Amino acid sequence: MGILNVTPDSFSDGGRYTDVDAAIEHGMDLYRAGADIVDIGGESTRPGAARVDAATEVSRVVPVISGLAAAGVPMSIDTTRAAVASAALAAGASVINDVSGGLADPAMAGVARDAGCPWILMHWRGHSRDMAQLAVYRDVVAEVCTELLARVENATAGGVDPGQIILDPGLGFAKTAEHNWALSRRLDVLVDLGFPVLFGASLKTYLGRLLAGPDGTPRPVDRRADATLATSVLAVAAGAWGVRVHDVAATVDALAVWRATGSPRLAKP
Ligand code: PMM
Repeated sequence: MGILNVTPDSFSDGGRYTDVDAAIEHGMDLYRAGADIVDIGGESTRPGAARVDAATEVSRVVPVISGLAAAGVPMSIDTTRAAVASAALAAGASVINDVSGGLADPAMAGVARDAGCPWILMHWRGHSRDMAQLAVYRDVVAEVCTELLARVENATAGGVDPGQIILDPGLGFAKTAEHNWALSRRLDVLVDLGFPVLFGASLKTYLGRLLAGPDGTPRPVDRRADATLATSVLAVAAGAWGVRVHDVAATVDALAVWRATGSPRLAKP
């Protein structure tokens, strides 16, 4: 999954693709580089980010989705709002990527059910403004699994086909670096729930912290690509169905190496 944020303020690519033509061009590049799906987002979920209204979100994503749909690019819509998901599906997106797992907008289950499309349920505890205080767990792996299964329950109770559900541990969303590493270490536990698993570590802050310089300054976002590649190969080797990344070309190459090696799976810890 290639990332295309049509926002002025996302941590990784904010401000780069606010122009519709530049965004479409970048989406085409991700697709040509080998992305199976391009994930279009119109609202930043960066920690502390202020919300935008639904009309703004729609106005950012729909022209880009329409342009990429005309070129045959498969897309997901990264939104927590049912109205935005509906508009995006109507414009040509075919997957809902809901970082709130249906918690933020109770109407999302109905949109996913009626569309009959895949719905990515990410683990989430609250909007970006509040998420740092919500990063409290006794056993992060067990709690993320339990909370995700509750979201699956909510989705299926709303008429969503369980075969359309994809789970995501939600790295960095109400999670400290230690929580992200614990979830990475035991991704097998999430995989064993039996749903496809999407893993989204790309360029995130915890990688910058891992690679901090001697004075403790985190490695800047534009120098976290190699570490991201390592997380992607390890996640796929742990059984992930997909990885959500900025650098599609490098990811495709790294996964080709993994496949040529016989698609080895990590032993369970
Ligand atoms: N992370 C971000 C946004 N959307 N969606 C899913 N399913 N999983 C993620 O980990 C995820 C997401 C934030 O990262 P970005 O600002 O680089 O898009």
